Amino acid sequence: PKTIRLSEYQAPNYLIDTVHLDVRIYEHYTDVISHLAVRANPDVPTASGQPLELVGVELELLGIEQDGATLALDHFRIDGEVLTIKDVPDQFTLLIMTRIHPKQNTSLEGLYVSKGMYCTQCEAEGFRKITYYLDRPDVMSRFTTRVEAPKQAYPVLLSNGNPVERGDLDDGRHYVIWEDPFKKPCYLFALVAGDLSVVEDHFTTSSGRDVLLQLYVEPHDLDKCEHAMDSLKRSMAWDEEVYGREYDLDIYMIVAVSHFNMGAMENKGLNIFNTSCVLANAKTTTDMGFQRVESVIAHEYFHNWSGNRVTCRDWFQLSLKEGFTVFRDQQFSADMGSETVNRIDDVNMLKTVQFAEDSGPMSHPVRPDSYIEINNFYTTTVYEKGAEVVRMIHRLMGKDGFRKGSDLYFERHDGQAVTCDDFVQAMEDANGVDLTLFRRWYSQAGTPHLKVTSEYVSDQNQFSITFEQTTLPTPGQPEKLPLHIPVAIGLLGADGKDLALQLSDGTVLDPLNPVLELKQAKQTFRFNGIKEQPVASVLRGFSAPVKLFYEQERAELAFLMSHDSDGFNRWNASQRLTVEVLLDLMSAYQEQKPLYVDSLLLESFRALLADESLDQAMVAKMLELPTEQFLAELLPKPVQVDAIHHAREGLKRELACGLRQELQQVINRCHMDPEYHYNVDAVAKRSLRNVCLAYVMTLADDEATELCLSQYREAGNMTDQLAAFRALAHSERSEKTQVIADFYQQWSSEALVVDQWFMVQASSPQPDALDNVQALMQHEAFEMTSPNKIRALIGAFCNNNPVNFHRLDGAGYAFLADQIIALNNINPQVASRMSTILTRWANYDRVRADLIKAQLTRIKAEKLSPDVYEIVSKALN
Ligand code: BAL
Ligand code: ZN
Repeated sequence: PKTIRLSEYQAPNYLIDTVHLDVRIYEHYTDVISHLAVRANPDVPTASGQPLELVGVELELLGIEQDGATLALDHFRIDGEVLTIKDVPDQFTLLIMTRIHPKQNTSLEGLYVSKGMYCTQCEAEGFRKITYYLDRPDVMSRFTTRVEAPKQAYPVLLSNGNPVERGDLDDGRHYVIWEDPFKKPCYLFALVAGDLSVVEDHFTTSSGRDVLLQLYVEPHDLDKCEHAMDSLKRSMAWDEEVYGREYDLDIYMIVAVSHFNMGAMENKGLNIFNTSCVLANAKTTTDMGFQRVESVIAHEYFHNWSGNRVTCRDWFQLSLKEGFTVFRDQQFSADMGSETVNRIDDVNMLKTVQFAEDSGPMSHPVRPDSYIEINNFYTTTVYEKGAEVVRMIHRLMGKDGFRKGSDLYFERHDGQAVTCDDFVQAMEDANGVDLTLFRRWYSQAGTPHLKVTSEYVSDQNQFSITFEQTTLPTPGQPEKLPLHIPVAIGLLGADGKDLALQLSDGTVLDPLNPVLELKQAKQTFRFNGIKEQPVASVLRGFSAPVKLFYEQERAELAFLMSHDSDGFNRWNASQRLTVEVLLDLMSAYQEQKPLYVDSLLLESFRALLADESLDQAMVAKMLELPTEQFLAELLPKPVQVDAIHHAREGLKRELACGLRQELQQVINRCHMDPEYHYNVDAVAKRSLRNVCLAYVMTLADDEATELCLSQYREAGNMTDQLAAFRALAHSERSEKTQVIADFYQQWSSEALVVDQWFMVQASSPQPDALDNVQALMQHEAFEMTSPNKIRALIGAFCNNNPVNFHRLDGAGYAFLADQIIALNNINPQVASRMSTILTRWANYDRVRADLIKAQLTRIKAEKLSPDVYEIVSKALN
């Protein structure tokens, strides 16, 4: 397979001004007739006279006409995926007829069938599976689409833009013509044909235009649309208020499909969503599910400006739209719920998944330099680290400065395909600042390590703090340079209040946003007028995506945990203290000594449980122990798989034992409501109750079991029912067998709940987990062609069950390799996602590392898709 490089980017020789697609769906195949208006690119002096090269994959070419005349065989040729047409004039039309087989398309790219419904996924390069085209984002065209299909089976026919004509045909067929007035790259093309029900609503934009909102689902899901519709209306209002962005078409459609590789897709005017990111109701969906729907609905809506109106020049610029849009959806979620809790969740995910990616063989910059398969670069680096980079710009420019920059960006580049540099340039120009050094965040891979030391000199009333930044080498980047890092900081006095911050050069830091800007490998800042030894709160709000190394006493952490004015760092202090205690327990486990829990942690948790005046969502977050995956990433290598697991389980039990009464009191206080409401307080109460329930059930005595069983039976919503179900299913209690069977029986007709059922069993810490997963692969509800099912069973086992996946006999690794080999032929994108799990082999001990490498070698010996090949070969390099 070929490596594509950013340095080799060339503008296209030809542009396509208009596309008219005629898509005719028949029982066994679909015919696609594409009319293109093509012209040589006036911005490329050498374009005229060049052959036209179009790409197509798995297409049957039925015929080509140029300017109305059939093209003779010696005027074109097909080499692999490239259709070359020779001797074309500077302006001409093409008519290309192709035949495709959507029912056999299990890759879920291009046009395919999900539960009887035809739908498309064209990002990044799926359009080439529909017709021959210039499938690249810098070719933007006006699309008209005619969809034709049997009327009874497919009464709903959708595409981008507005419907302009519809009619009946012979043989029970019908058609609809859609016209999209906005130029777009083909990755934003979409088409749907199915038998769907619709929920409708309206939104009036700030300029008074009425927009029809439509949510298309299977009839049986009509009761799960309200939350998505509400979220959409809130997103539309928020983007007007916060970014001044108004919606631009008369209609906004969302279609829910069950078989989908990603979360959702922002096709112009016709979003296609994984059912898991759009359907929600209290009975079937957890609070976390509600949150996910809200944020993905917002994310796809926000893409209408950050992605569609202004798009990417090439796929190396993917973070231009994804990093910015993730940042926007994070801001939206923070405004809709708790800013601190959202920040904690986002940072946890970044530190667990993105930091791991950034220290492995797939490490790449936010703007990658090269790829073999672009689908492999829809990563947490491009998305979440990309969002952190935009967040740092926001912090450096301030809220108003950032808005000036984004206004300029949208105004300057509307209708264009641009680069990450163009985004930074707009921020610079709007604010009169120089971000030259900051740009390095886009090109340099790896997580910077930030070592912090501090000193208080009491007779000078001076506190000094020194930062040293280093970034370890990553593949292809042996040398690293210093970055521009904003470090938000506070110094707490003995009363727990923030001290005023004045640097020795006289600069007074903004009390609302005190930030130190690091630009060198090593820098010291001195604060004057500090009359007492302070406790430093560093990297508040996680102001930069770095690994912080700052030694602070346990007592200081406990102090920050109860006093820091920055909610994020209050939580972070509790995590750091918990990690210290876990390290004690890991040593005890390894030395086979009894587990002893530092009373500082126990008493801090007791105080948290007792104080009803605290934000209950924050209390729940502070009580949640870091996951085993988080610890695996954080702690020194090789990963102590078993010690981490046993220390964490031991800590849960010890805390449950020591705090049983307080836990029970919280459970009583946070009683289950008969009615479900999705709001900040109700979510906080449920999360706190269920964290406490999980602690109590680690004791697995009769009382705890009865508590779980009654919550399981009486819960009026999925959040409470699933929490009880999980606690029971992960225990050693014999009652669980009946409960597992009962849960399936109750929910077998709800695919998304069945996914949860798979997930809970796959993540069980009990030693029979792998046997159960293997048995569940034969279950009637499991489907190897459904990405949701694969993620729920195989993904959950391999990602969320470290102690069983990393079994020393290697059975977990062999199981995963078998599935990757099978999936490689069914769905390369999903297969490649699964294979990234095996890229972390270097983090493990010799025995495990050798076992993992043996499986990678076994996979590599197969005939692989470029997707899996790229991951596996980089992992073995
Ligand atoms: N553009 C792919 C799906 C998403 O990030 O919204
Ligand atoms: Zn996106």
